[in-house]
Amino acid sequence: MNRFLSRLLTRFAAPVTVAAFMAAAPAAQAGVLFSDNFDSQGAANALSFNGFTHWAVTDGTVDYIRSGVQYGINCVGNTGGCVDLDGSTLNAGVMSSKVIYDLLAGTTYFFSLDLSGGQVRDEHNTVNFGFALANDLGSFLASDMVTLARNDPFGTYAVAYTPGSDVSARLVIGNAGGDNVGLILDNVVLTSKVPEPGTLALLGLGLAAIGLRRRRAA
Ligand SMILES: [Ca+2]
Ligand SMILES: [Ca+2]
Ligand SMILES: [Ca+2]
Repeated sequence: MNRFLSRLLTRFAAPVTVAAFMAAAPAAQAGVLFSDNFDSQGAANALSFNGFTHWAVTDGTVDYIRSGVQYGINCVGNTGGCVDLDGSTLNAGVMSSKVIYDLLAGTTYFFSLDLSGGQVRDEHNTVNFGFALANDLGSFLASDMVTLARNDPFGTYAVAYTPGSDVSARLVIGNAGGDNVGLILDNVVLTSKVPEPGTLALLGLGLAAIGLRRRRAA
């Protein structure tokens, strides 16, 4: 530490120093790691589809939907594409991200998606979604369950997860049961919020100041 800074830290009490540097601290770091609105997946409806760019259908089947085409099922905004999470084989689908995400300890990850009711049949459907171990898709690290009735409109649902230690995970979305009508999926987004570098730097400065004053007092 140079002499000027060390004098500065000694002269001012730690809280004053912290306040001075706070103004220069950058905003919280939030980043979009992944998003998929399924709009450019294909031009036509595709029953029991397994050609997703970003997803593997790892159990059962799902249908790729073009808004308004198949039984009049609508996607978000009544346009583009989306997914019926229970395909056409009486075995509802499980989708998992092709990408493995190496999640870092202490960083908070938000996995959000849009779901609507099944739209075409008078029934409830339940979807489980969350972060699962990359090499064991049945082991969820964090998950949530959503049950919607036929005419429930699209809403955004999210799972937040802050690993205690680094872990490799995939995003997993699965519909329960299997009767060829599931919840309708659109707009998947994964974001992260890492600890603010400014805060860590400030903490370091504050501790340095305290250490300096302790040494002088000794
Ligand atoms: Ca869409
Ligand atoms: Ca279906
Ligand atoms: Ca169903």
